[in-house]
Amino acid sequence: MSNREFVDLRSDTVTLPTEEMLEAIRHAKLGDDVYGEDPTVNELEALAAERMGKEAAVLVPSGTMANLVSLMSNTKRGDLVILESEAHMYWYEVGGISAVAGLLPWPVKSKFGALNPADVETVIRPKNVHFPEPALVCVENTHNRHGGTVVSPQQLREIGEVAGSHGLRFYMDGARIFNAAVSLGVDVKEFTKHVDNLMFCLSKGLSCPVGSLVVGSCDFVERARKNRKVLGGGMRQAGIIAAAGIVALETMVDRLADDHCNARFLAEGCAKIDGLGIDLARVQTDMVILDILGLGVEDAMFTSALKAKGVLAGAIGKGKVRFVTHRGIERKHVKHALRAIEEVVSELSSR
Ligand code: TLP
Repeated sequence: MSNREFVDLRSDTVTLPTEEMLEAIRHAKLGDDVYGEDPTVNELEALAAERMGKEAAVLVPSGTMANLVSLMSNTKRGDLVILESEAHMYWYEVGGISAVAGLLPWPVKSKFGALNPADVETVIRPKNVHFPEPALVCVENTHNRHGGTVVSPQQLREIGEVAGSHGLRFYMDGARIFNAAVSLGVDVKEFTKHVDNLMFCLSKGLSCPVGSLVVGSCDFVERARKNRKVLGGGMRQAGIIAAAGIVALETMVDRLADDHCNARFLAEGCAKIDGLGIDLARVQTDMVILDILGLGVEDAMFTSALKAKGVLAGAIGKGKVRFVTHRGIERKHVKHALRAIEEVVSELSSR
């Protein structure tokens, strides 16, 4: 069975390109981007920089590479990086922060994914011969493992002030920053103006097949371009990726509101099912995280029971199961998923 026959709620990364993207790819003007000669990549990078209110941008193949390149371009080996303890960079990027960038991650717990500025202040220690140099504070927006929660512009401003007052740079993994902007109904620059630099992904809710952008000052992006090359991410006729990215930035942002409505509908339905735990306050964008600990089964068992009913979800550990809405998931699919969840809960509870 192909995944097209499932209601696939594992991630917004499963979105397929739109017809308009495929057309744009077909007609893209191409050149060798390592020479800076791909006009479509150049256009996308300029557009991304303008949308984010920064000087420059560079296209990379994935969010993981975007984070790694940004870490390397904001620090030197041996530096200390402060990040949220469930951050994607810490959990899901194969330890590249240490293994490749040579950095010491310093995780800080938070309630909803937004670092408490006072906690950041506490972990920045004074200069001392024994200590690694603190160089960077990172935030993730929206915050994946916290359930797609938004770190507000006000929170960013406060964290950024602490970082800046100690001479640290401030970076945002903005893989889903447009979800944050749509959720609060504000321009994305309201978020980006508080950070020195950031990355965002084209290949998640925006429906592109590939691609993320690293955005910041000209100096930073020049270093990022070089670090992208170190990692083997210098691409040649990358206009075939960029063409879809331009369509995404121009046409795919506002529709994220539909994904948010569907996630809310799913969450409110799940809240009515006995045996499931759900924190509705965390359902702010396109994600719903269920706590199934009360059912006394492994999360992988729950997701395979759901799969047998045609619904795919992500087992994310600690008794949690994640559902992500996206383009291609309509209300009827969400209703199907809700019915399947209800049946699985009732079957598992009566074992
Ligand atoms: N997240 C993926 C998985 O890796 C978990 C997902 O399905 O949500 N930052 C954040 C906040 C992310 O959520 C992701 C992908 C990345 C970075 C990495 O992006 P890619 O997958 O393009 O390397």
